Amino acid sequence: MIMQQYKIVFGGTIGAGKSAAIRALSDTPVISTEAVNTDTQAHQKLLTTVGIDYGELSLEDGTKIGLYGTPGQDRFDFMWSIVCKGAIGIVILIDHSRVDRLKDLEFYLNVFSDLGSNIVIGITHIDQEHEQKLKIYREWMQIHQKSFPLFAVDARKQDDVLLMIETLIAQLEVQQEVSV
Ligand SMILES: Nc1nc2c(ncn2[C@@H]2O[C@H](COP(=O)(O)OP(=O)(O)O)[C@@H](O)[C@H]2O)c(=O)[nH]1
Ligand SMILES: [Mg+2]
Repeated sequence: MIMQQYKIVFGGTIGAGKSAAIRALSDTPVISTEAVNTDTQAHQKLLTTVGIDYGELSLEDGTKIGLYGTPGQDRFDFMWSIVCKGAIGIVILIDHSRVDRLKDLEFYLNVFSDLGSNIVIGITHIDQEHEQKLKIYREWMQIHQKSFPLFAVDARKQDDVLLMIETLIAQLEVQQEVSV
């Protein structure tokens, strides 16, 4: 058996899930270089990778795959071509919660198709869609200093509608306790 060592690179915006994906795959403790994010405009996350994540995945046949996460910020993009040298494939992760997700896709595809031809795209944070949709309403209430319970509901689903009724009743009980 010939032991082969391959390399796969993860690219995408900050917070898209590159580090999480590598941690999820790696058989070995992931080596990450994290530093304080100075680019809070681009992302709120305080700790962000400005270096490279590295993990290793061993396949059943003994093939080892080195997993490399690229730094997400634009000012580190010169590193992408270095990291991609010799890679057998590139995973582009797109954060669905970002308003500019399609621009992100276009941007990362443009950059990484110049660095390799074997590419897959993963759309992340899709499971948080409800939360993302509610965000504007939460923000509105915050601005107007209101704090009413807010739910994403499907008005056709009994469980969803029932949750609102239960909340009303629970609130009523709390109010009555306060006033007694
Ligand atoms: N809910 C949810 N959280 C995710 C998803 N992907 C990543 N995360 C979380 O988003 C945060 C940012 O991910 P991270 O891997 O640090 O992003 P990176 O900057 O691309 O390395 C972490 O808290 C992850 O656990 C996803 O698909 N859904
Ligand atoms: Mg990271």
